[in-house]
Amino acid sequence: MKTILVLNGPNLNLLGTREPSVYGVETLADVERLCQDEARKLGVSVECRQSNHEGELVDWIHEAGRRIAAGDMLGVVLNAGAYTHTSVALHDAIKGTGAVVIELHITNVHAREPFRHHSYLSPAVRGIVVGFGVQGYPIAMQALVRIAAT
Ligand code: CA2
Repeated sequence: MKTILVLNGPNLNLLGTREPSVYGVETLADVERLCQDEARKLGVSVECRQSNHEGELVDWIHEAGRRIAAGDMLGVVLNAGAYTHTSVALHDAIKGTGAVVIELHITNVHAREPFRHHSYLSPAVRGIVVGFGVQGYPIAMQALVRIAAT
């Protein structure tokens, strides 16, 4: 059974505890349950991780690149949080490993502050899911399964 890696970046451990009008009321544990439920439906396994540290996210993209190349991972759903708008290192990790990555944002970043409109990741990823709330996570997982089948 192939695996999907779901990575959440800085401050996403605060989901459901602050700013519910922006990010909703679901916690990170709820998101991870949603991903486990979707994995069961899709017949894949899922690993969910969260880090507040850029280098740890880079290391996990490297790991994903190796596991995708080995044939046991489908790809990565990546909500890099604020690193989306700052991180050349994550851009380079995605490009450098060739990892199949879906960039995800809970909110519609294009309807928010101008500093959220630019993503260093978008030019490096396979696709983007933006603005569907936490339902974006299962949508992005479906996308990974569908593009692997084509
Ligand atoms: O919409 C998204 O998913 C974001 O990636 C979330 C990031 C933000 O910097 C991006 O521009 C868009 C922020 C995640 C912080 O999450 C919090 C959740 C609850 C309370 C405080 C922060």
